[in-house]
Amino acid sequence: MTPEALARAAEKIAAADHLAVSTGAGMSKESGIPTFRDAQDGLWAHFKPEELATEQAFRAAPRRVWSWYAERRLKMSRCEPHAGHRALVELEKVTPELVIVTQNIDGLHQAAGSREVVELHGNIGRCKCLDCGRRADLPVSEHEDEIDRDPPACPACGSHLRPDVVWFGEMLPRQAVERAWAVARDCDLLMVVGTSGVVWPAAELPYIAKREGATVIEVSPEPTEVTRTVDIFLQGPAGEILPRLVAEAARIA
Ligand code: BJW
Ligand code: ZN
Repeated sequence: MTPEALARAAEKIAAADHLAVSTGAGMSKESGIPTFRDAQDGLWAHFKPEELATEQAFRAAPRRVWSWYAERRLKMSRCEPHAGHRALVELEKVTPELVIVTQNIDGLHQAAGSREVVELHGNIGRCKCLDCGRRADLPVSEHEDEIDRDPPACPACGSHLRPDVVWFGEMLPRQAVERAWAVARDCDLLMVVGTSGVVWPAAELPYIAKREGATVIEVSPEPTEVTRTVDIFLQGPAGEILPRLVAEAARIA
């Protein structure tokens, strides 16, 4: 990333009234949470999505899928926000009208203290019933005990509880989609951080923002599906780029 690109991006941020930040798995990588599609250490390098992240997979092998999520939940509960998450909290001082739209299910933006976080793919800390949809929280102390167990029974109907995340082929939560799409339409700057941009409908957000006249800035170590559409590409990890970018934006704001 050139210093000129960073300076240009910081100027755009300092001048923006309504800021949106769309984050994906790469945002959490430096907190120790693997991405999905990184060739070496991404989750899908070791697991087949259709065997774990679909309703059919859960119905066919509830214990296997529940255990996979229980292990991930336990690992995520030990992870903490990094300097990039904290920089996005600091950015609210430069642009108070800031909304984070995340595909991540780990709750790290909220843990860092970001004010408005729209979760498009749910949250691994919650459960819901596979059949009646009733929601239930899962206390942290129980995470370890859930590995190699059948999923708990729904207190209302007796069916299985499942993680409250969005699997392939499922609709995203309606309120989250409405808010995210409104934010993308109305922002004057959208930052895309750490997503490969291959999973729809979340992948549409930068195209909506662009079409409505917003500046789009991307932060990623590698070019992605969306890179050729963005106005400024800042190549590098979120934990390094975001603190520098926000410090520069705060300096000139
Ligand atoms: C760094 C970094 C660092 C590394 N700093 N960056 C239209 C066209 C084609 C297909 C579809 C379509 N509409 C729907 C579909 C089907 C499907 C889909 O998109 N498939 C594509 C894969 C082809 N979409 C759906 O099924 C969605 N539902 C839907 O559309 O409902 C309507 C419908 C219903 C019925 C029938 C048809 C339509 C639901 C999608 C749900 C996705 N679920 C998952 C799992 C969540 C639970 C769990 O965690 O287990 O969500 S899949 C997984 O991918 C997860 C993520 O949120 C999502 C996106 O991944 P993300 O965040 O982009 O991660 P990566 O790994 O892909 O990328 C990481 C990036 O970070 C990389 O670029 C790195 O370089 C970078 N990076 N280190 C910054 N330090
Ligand atoms: Zn139920």
